[in-house]
Amino acid sequence: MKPAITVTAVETLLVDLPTIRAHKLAMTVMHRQTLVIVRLRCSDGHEGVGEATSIGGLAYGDQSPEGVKLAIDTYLAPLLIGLDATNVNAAMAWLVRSVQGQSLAKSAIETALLDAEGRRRGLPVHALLGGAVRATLPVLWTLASGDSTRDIDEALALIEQRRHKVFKLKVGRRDVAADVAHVAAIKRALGDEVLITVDANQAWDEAEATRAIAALEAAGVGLIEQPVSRRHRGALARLSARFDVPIMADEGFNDAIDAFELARNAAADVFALKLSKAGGPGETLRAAAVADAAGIGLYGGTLLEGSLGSVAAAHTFATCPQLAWGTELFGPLLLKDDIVVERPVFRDFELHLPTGPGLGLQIDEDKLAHYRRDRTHTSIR
Ligand code: MUC
Ligand code: MG
Repeated sequence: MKPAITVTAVETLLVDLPTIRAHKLAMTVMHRQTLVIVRLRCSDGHEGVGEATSIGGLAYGDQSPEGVKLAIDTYLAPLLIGLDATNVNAAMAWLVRSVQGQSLAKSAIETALLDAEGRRRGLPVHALLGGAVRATLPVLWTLASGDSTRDIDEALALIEQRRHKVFKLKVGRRDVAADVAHVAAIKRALGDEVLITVDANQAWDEAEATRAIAALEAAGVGLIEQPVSRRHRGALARLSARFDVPIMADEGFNDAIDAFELARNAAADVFALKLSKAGGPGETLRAAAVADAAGIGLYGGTLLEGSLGSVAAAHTFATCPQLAWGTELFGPLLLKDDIVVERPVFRDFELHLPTGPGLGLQIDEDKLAHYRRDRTHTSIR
């Protein structure tokens, strides 16, 4: 029997937004962010939007915005059209069975399905995921200008504005001694009250990581993120066992199966959840449940998504019973401009969940037209 409400059209477009400053990571320097926007239309007239990003094209991971668009336009959109728009789990199971990988594309599509269903039912996305256990989420800020003095000034201003009080520093671009000096200077300037974490984005080998983490721990750093290659799980496990400072898996952790393997091998103390890595909210929450079962702390990560992607993550993370390490959902704040009418609210060190149906955000059509690169539309013939 044909479902009553079906997906009738899927549109993807690339949007390029400038960043407020250069954002320097171990593997790339960002001056802009590209959003892949997915707009999905349903036979009852409801529409849903989703978003996917990468960092520096293919510099960070093996999926690019252009590749996400191609995967959706060529393979995923034709599979989606005609499906029951109200059954998100069934639609995602079909896509997961039919297309290998493509977690970014799948995440954007699942978000769009949830946004449409939320609008249809008059419910926020977190309610469709079982309900939020918190209305606001703590959000850290990444200091990544590359300059210690500028980073300290940036942090002090953000504390003063009550926007952020936890800071993540990007390391791994320079040698270990220079990175340690940079981090220690910032930690000294900000004092004991301010939690400093570092993210090496896989830059070190095990020997470098051992030297670096010992010095960073002594300097008072509170969390070390993905010090070694995502593929070197044995090294990650040895570092986790060796040091008191908690070690977090980011690039080395995607989904529930990774969560199980990492937990089984005691390879990390904390997991960075990201919708983009898991392939959407559903698999993110399955991975979170495995972490909970293993007693592993959770952190709400980002691929520096814009407002739509960050708010989709916020709805998802808000339903996690445990989120011991807070979040880094500051992506919208790194962008000079936005494509939504009302930007998400960051106040008193927290991101406040929008309360409207679906994601609770509206696209600003003029801004979208201004920043968009191209567009493809797949619909029922
Ligand atoms: C990452 O690896 O964590 C998150 C914050 C940031 O500045 O970069 C990202 C990616
Ligand atoms: Mg990271």
